Amino acid sequence: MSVINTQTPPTGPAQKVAEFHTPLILGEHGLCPGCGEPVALRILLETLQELNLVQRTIGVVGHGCYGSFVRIMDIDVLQCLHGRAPACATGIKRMRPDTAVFTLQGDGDMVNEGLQEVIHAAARGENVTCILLNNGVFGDTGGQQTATTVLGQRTKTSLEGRDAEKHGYPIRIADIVASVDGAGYVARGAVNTAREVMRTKRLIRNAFESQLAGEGLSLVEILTMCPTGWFVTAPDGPDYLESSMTAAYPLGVLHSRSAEAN
Ligand SMILES: Cc1ncc(C[n+]2csc(CCOP(=O)(O)OP(=O)(O)O)c2C)c(N)n1
Ligand code: SF4
Ligand SMILES: [Mg+2]
Repeated sequence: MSVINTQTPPTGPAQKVAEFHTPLILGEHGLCPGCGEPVALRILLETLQELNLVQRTIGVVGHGCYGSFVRIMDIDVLQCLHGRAPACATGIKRMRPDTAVFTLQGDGDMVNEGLQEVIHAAARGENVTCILLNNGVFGDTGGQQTATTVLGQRTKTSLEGRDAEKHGYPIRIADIVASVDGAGYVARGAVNTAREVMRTKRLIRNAFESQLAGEGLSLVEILTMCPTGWFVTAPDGPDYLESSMTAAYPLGVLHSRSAEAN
């Protein structure tokens, strides 16, 4: 047994930052400073590891800034057509019911390009977990308004702020999916504070446990910072998320089949 010498000051940090990294992230993500998506990726992969699912997980990734994660995730993934991840996930899970299948999609991908996909997958009660990274913009293509952009939010295509009369109201997809009979678990979290990161990790875990229990489609919407698309600095991203997005998208569990059964 090694004895820690307390007589002299330590020569290096007690814990290296590298020790906190999940080994499932293979390299640098390359996204903007202050982006919330890598934080969401990290808790997703940590959860798979903690549930001992790594060897039997298949991820289906949409198109957005998070699309570059396919290069650095040490799990089986495929990238499908924009917005079609729930359909691809359906096929995989039906052919390989022993796997844990998730989709990784942005608001532009899930709520604009492929809106019907997740609703139909929920209605069919597909046993897959959909992870929605909602930042209220098409980040990857320059920060245009999406269906989830909150009222008043400035984007590249709504420089004066989203106006309900001109642009319509935002779509709360998680609430819609929660109302569909085939949904097993639906929740909304955020990654703007350490507390919310930990809470969101618990929601992701619940969602995978729901999938493993065969309860139907599970969805976790995660509000993520996009300082670049929001015209704010990286340090201001978390507060901007709090003041703009969480009012429109309240956090918490929206539907849980197992909780209702108890
Ligand atoms: C069929 C099709 N339409 C449009 C695009 C262009 N496109 C690529 S990524 C993207 C934005 C995705 O936005 P979102 O899913 O919100 O992800 P974010 O970049 O915000 O993380 C768009 C419109 C495409 N690749 N394919
Ligand atoms: S544009 Fe937004 S979502 Fe894309 S990497 Fe930058 S901060 Fe992240
Ligand atoms: Mg987006």
